[in-house]
Amino acid sequence: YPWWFSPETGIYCSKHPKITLPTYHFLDVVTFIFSHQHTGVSPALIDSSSGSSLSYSQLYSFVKSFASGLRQMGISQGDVVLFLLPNSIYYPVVFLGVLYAGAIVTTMNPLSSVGEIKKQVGDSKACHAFTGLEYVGKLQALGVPAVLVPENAVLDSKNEAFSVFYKLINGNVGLAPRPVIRQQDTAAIMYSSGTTGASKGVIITHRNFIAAVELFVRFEASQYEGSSLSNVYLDVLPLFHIYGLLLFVMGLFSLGSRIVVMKKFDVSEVVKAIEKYKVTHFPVVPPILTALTAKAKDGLAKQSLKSLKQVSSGAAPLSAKSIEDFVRTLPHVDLIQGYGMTETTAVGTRGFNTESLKKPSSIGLLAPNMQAKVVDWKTGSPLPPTSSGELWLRGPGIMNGYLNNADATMSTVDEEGWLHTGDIVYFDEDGYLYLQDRLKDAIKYKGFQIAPADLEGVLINHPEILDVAVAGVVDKESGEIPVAFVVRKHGSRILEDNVMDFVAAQVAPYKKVRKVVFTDSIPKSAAGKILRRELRKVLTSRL
Ligand code: 4UU
Repeated sequence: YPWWFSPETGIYCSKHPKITLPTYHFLDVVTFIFSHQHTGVSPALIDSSSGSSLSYSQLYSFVKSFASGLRQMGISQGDVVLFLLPNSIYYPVVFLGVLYAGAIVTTMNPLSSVGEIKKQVGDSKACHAFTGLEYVGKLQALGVPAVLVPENAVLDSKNEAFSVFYKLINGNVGLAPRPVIRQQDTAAIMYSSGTTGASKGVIITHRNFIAAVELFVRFEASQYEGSSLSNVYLDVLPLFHIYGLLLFVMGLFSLGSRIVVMKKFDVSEVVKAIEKYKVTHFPVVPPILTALTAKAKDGLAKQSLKSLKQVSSGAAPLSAKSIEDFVRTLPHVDLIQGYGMTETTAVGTRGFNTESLKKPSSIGLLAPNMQAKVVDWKTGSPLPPTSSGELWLRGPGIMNGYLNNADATMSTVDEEGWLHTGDIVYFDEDGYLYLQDRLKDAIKYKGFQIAPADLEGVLINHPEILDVAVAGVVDKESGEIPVAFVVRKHGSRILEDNVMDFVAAQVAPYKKVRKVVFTDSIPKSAAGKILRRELRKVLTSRL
């Protein structure tokens, strides 16, 4: 066996050299990021539409000012604040400001429904919120006090509605004493359904974030020639999700790279932004990659992409065809995949192509300091390279458990610290991993997580529905779509549209049920657990 696999223990270790992480207890991730001294006049963040920007020195001073301002406002260490915010150059300012004040952020898709927001506010005990003008109504309905964050630096600076925000970022530096923050303190509560059940709060500590910045972002940058200072990243990924958050709100600032922020994905705008800002790195999810390839087939657009060096895809499977198409259309761009989870603070694997070894269909090599097992999910025995089984991960990126849910924590992270990912993978003979299937319930719509149990919870309240189950089915454009299997109550004549409209009125648009199958019964195990893989099989054979 290769040196990175131990047949005695079944443990795979990383092929990368071990990285020393800071051991000092009294360290927060904000201090850690800015300890790398990128406090000059070069832009840290640029708004793709208006071109307005924040320099590194502005970013740092705004974050510090924000943190002391928050404490004057009465937000204390350990308080939870909700982010109902779209992408903007101010998102990182607010996020890092809250963490620097010792408070905790819980993030959310701003398109979430009032019901979904209410649930998360209740579960996370958020006492304050940051939001945009478009979304503030939803918080007012719930009585959650909110500070409005501008989206467009140029247009919004004169608007009274943002006066609290501008006061917070200007001139508060050093007013209130800083709390003592330890690495083990909670920094964020991100929501994920993990392997089963409804969405749960994933507790991420300052230590988790520090490890993730080192093992994922800084390590990868150290592998490439040239200075990261000249790298320009385009951010279309949502900053409320771990993938975008770790890169664009944390890791890249420690490298001094430049980030161009786009509020909403639009392929023509992406091409324009890449040309205008000479973007070098573009992290995406699979549907974006496909759209970019299609666009680049037009020679003019392809010309606009010549600054691009790396495109990295993650959060959902990339088809062999998408990879082939991309590599053929944009041969000068290095295509890699990355894999991670909310529960691992996005640390997992990252692709690494060299002159002699190019494996864009692999999710890459195990991150430094991380260990893995590949486990036969029927027998529980660990498997060697080239055999596939469930991926277990252990290391400093693993979450500090689910919030108020000891059962879910125990069934996900075992006594030895192994996180059972619910993903089926194998290692090839070079140590590159391949993701083959998902054992768990979660549906990935354009890379967004949808918990079937969340949708079932909505559907079962329909007065004419007796029983229901939700499962994902493969979809060409979005990766997967949620399908509801519905057992009608006796005498009910509800139709597909009634069911879909009922859900659509209560959930964020990306979570909508997109197909309904009426059935007489839901396949369940002896213990009453829905057999979702059976449902998926039914669907695949039907289509
Ligand atoms: C097939 O999606 C994420 C994290 C994504 C990420 C992290 C680091 C992408 C690139 C990167 O470098 O988190 P969650 O919690 O929303 O979803 C986690 C699940 C995984 O368990 C797996 O099923 O998303 C799926 N997934 C992928 N599937 C994540 N990455 C991939 C991938 N291919 N590359």
